[in-house]
Amino acid sequence: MTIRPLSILPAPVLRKLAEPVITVDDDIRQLMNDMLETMRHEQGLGLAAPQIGVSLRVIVMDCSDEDDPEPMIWKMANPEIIAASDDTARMEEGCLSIPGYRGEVTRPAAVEVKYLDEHGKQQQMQADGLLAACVQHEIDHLNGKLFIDYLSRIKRDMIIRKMTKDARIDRDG
Ligand code: GNR
Ligand code: NI
Repeated sequence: MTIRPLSILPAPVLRKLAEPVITVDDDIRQLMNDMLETMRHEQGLGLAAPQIGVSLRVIVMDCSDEDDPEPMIWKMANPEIIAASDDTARMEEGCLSIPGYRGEVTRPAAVEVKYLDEHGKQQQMQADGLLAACVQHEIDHLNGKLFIDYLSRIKRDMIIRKMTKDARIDRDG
């Protein structure tokens, strides 16, 4: 397992539509494990492949509903939301690709997701609470969408402007 460097806003890979996984093979399993190690190193709850510069539809998560016996570690290829609740939940979100910023995001409170597990087997999961917010946040990454897109335009533009300026300073000194 390898910790891989994170793509940080405004990295273009974060705004691309990620490609579906054709076969869950050893390369994909290694990608999933590298993502888990990177996520833990950065103390995140989830990570999407574009965040380490790989434009593939793969996500991992280490988060669960408090009183659920479900596994805490999730490795998913081609995750898809197949149902979402009408009721919504508001949660403060952050993103490893947008360090230093947080914002309140409103999303469906519960979702049902189908995906391929690390063996390529079709699976389904139901999520609410933090896990629901997390899986929606990660699937958004696969579609080039970030939590700042749910904030007011003035807030979003401020964050993008500051992050773009910081990237220029890091590059040019
Ligand atoms: O670490 C993270 N915390 C978090 C909190 C609320 C909703 C979603 C998340 S995911 C985030 C890690 C990350 O950037 N994943 O893409
Ligand atoms: Ni994120």
